[in-house]
Amino acid sequence: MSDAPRLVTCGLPYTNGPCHFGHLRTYVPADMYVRYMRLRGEEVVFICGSDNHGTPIVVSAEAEGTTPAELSRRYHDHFDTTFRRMGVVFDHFGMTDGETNHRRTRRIIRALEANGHVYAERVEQSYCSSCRRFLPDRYVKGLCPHCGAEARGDECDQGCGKHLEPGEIREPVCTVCDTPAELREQEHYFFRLSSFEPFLLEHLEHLKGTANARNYALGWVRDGLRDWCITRTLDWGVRYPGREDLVVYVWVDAPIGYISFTEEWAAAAGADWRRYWCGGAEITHFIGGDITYHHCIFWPALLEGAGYGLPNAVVASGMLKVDDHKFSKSRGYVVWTNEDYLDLGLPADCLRYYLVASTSHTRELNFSWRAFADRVNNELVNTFGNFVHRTLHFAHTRFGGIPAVEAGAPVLEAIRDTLAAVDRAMEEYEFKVAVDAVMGLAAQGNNLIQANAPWKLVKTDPEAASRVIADALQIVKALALLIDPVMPETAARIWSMLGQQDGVEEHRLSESTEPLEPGHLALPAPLFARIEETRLQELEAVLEGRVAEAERRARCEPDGEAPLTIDEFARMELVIARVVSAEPIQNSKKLLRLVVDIGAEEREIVSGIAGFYAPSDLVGRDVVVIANLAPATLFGVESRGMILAAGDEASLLVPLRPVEPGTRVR
Ligand code: B3M
Ligand code: ZN
Repeated sequence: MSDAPRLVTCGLPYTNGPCHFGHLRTYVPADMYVRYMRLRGEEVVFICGSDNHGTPIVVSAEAEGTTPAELSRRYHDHFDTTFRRMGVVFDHFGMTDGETNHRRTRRIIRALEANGHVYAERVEQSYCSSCRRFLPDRYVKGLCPHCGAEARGDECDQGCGKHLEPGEIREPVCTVCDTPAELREQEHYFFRLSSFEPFLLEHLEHLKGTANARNYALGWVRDGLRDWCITRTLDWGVRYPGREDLVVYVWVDAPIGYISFTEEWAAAAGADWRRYWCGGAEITHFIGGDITYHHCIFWPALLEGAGYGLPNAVVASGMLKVDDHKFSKSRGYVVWTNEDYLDLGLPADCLRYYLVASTSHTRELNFSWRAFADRVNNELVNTFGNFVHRTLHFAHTRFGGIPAVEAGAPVLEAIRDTLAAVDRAMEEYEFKVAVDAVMGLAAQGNNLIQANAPWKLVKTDPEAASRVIADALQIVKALALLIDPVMPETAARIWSMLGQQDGVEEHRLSESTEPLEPGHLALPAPLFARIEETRLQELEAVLEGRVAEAERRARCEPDGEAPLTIDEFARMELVIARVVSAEPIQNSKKLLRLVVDIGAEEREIVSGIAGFYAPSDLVGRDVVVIANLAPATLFGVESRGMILAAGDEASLLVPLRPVEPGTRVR
């Protein structure tokens, strides 16, 4: 234990959709960690908030027909409430769109500029000629320049996971209207990330937390870092100081939220935020493994460049799968925290336990309702709940409460061993190991009762029976303290069933071996309810229904827009075109450059059919073209029109009877 002030943060959820189990994989273990440290006697400030800026929110707000501010407020409140319902309790839950964060972000930018870490440069950005706008981040999709996977504008989310800089994505397409994007020049601001390589190598060598975060980050630094574009052409966000047309990239102001929220908490709590952010504090960031780059590379470099203190540890959780499928809202592989769980009356504690006990924090967790029910029924009901209940029940019925007998040395030894094992595991962020050790103690308690059969013993040797029950009660007390970080509500119930008037969190783990005051105990209530087979099938059916619905939607996507009028159709200049020549485009696997004859003229069209046709097969063919589509430049070629094709293999639409090039399609 050190004297340095401790701050723990969790990654900030975007305010563009409800809380799901994937989120909880980060927040529940972080909350467990904080509760544990507090029970160990440490003072910890636990900070989080919502991430309101960036294109994820703007795109979702547009899709909903609302404003980013309204959407953010709504989902901010949603996360705040949901986290509390899950027992995840922050000292402060702020908003990155709050005034404090706008101010702190601009201050940090000015500090970076003053320290010579920022420069302006004209660069090429994706631009949609049909929407007439630049396409920052999620407004553009295409192929990852590193691994070729389908990617978003700022991140290769399906493939190698790398951060992508504006203009880097290959074959960019506008996500709003599907028009291939062109490149246009614009002035942006860059952070000299490359000059932080030596600093980062040194910083990462000493960074604590999980090895996955450190090792990935070290690998990225060793591969070499490029300067980082920190501005975007967007209305929503923190204005870049001195520029009306640019906002700060969301990944700048989002982590700065950690500082701003600490300021807000400190202002309300009468504390000084500088104790935490000006060096000397122990800062631990809990994050999802997919945002390691931002937290281990960008963030420490920003802090260093602006003269702030650095994080001490980054704890990165593995991803969540659902029924062996990659987590995906659009494909239905998602489990919602409220709708699918809490609103059905299922206890937060059981889910908290399941999420921690299933696998190591850094591994992928494959969620299934059956695995969940098995853990609840076997571990919580049969082992833990059963032991606590039979002990309290026996003490109540045979002794009227806690007998005036102290626990024996072997039991105290077993408790001390558990405390030590849990402490080692928590220090190493091995949350499953910690919770398994607690369950191990409960299992020892069950064995103790089974082996000594106090209900028989009490008839022949009541004193021996009272010793057995004193041992068991001591274990129950230790379990209440030890399980509190994972299952706080359960711990509170055990504590009160042990006849305690105060809250378990007002005590210390070290009291686990201190004797219980003899006294009256009420009849205990069971701690957990079994998940019965019928309930399990209902839970599974909801998920199956969601996946089936998503599949149905994917097959016959109704676009939900107003029907096309005949005038609108007439505005589309669909004509027969004869392919005059076709050739591949350098550096593109998908695209062909075609010259087509549309009667009145020949024109160039870029078409994404290279994967399905050899250029020579196309020459002389008659196809259908939209001739009055706004032009787009792709790989330096101006494409004036689009060839119509159907299906995944781009089956070309061709006329059944011969017609002249230029003939209108009606
Ligand atoms: N809002 C959510 C994510 O990418 C993002 C985290 C910000 S943490 C500063 O997982
Ligand atoms: Zn990639």
